[in-house]
Amino acid sequence: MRALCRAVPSSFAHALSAAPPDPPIDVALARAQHAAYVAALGALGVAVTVLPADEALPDCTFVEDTAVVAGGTALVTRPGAPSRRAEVTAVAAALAGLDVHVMEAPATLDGGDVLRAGRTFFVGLSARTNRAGADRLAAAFPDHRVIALEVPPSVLHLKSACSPLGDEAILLAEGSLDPHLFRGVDIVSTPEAHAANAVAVGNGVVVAAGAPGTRALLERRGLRVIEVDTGEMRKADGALTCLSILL
Ligand code: CIR
Repeated sequence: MRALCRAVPSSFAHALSAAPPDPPIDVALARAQHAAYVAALGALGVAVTVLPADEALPDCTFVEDTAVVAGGTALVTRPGAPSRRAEVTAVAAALAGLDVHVMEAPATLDGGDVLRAGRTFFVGLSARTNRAGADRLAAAFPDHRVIALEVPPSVLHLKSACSPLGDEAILLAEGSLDPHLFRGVDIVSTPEAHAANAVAVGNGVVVAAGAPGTRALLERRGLRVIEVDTGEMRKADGALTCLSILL
């Protein structure tokens, strides 16, 4: 397994957030948390490439939003936030060895709205991802089924509230989305909302620190849990899956 990450720019202090963070983002701490995340992926056997940050793009560390990759195919997205659109250039270059498709206007899609469970993509229709974006995803991955779900306005991305645990299960923040929307997969509910976004790789999983209940749930499923502090990422409405593209 390989993964693409992107370093934290100094301008991360001005990353998009629904509410101005108080206290403000500590960029040095964000970098330390990012380094711990990269190390956690490494400990789970993932070979990580860290692309350089771009100071002109405060949100560029949230690399997940810029591409959807499955098998040998990549769809370079058109992020919903105009300030994030230029993030895709460096990512597209890094994906050049794959069969690369590029999304065009009027489609918009953030990778944070795409949850893959085996050959099914659940796609959140959100403030960032529109129906044309979901349709473009379906066209780029004809061997996958695309199921579009409405994301409530209080939730930034589909995966702000959930994340895949392998191909057959989804970790879901209790009370966030109707579990019945996810047909054909097991739902593992956690009351610790900030920990519902985790990165599962093989028999390991990277989980937000400070969520002992979620940790115990995942350990009971036989997963090796590595905790990473996500405090500074959360100030910019980010979580763990946002920080990588698994290839
Ligand atoms: C944004 O608002 O776009 C960023 N500050 C946070 C993006 C988080 N990405 C993700 O959940 N996939």
